[in-house]
Amino acid sequence: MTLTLAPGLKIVAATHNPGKAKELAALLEGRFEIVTAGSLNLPEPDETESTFVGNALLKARHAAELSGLIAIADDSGLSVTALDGAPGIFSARWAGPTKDFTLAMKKVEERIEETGSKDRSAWFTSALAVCWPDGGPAVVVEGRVDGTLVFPPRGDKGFGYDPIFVPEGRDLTFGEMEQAAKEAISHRTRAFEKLKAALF
Ligand code: ITT
Repeated sequence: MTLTLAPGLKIVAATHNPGKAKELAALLEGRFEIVTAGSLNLPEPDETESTFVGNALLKARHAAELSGLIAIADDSGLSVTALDGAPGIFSARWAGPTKDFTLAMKKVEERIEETGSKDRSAWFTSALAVCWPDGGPAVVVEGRVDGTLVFPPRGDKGFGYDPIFVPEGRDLTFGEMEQAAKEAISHRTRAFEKLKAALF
């Protein structure tokens, strides 16, 4: 069986994160008809896997089964070298039930200070998974962007940890960049390029 995604297909973006939904829509825009898991009132599954890839597959499979549509899911996060890769797959959970990323960014800063390390390097990972409602073989890919953390946070564009992340070779944080500038180099775009090579 050849797995391809024909233009014009209706696809569910299996995310309840508005920042992510916006970026996924920009990547898929014009090629497919996108509906979000939120607009279909699909419940959020528990992210019980221990890797980005595992959780992306879990979310895409869940949305495809419930909606009867092809589903794309992103599992992503910030990994900090001085924290041995934390928060990683727990990036959303560090913001607590109220999804307070000011708090989460403060926690990253405090945890790094506690280690005494001067290393401020970090990276974002995005795993993108596509699943079919008939349970056919899924496709999953991963992208990464490396950078440096800065404190205090800068910029109010983007979402999540964007205000503390300066990508390699740049001066602005993702939080200070326009969406298109972030999209040109982001972990999500890098994963998406691999997905395109596999499916479009
Ligand atoms: P869904 O599972 O519904 O997609 P979520 O926010 O729970 O939404 P994740 O479990 O993948 O998604 O958590 C990833 C977290 O990592 C996310 O909440 C962001 O705070 C952070 N993150 C991921 N990509 C990011 C990006 O491009 N910029 C800033 N923060 C990002």
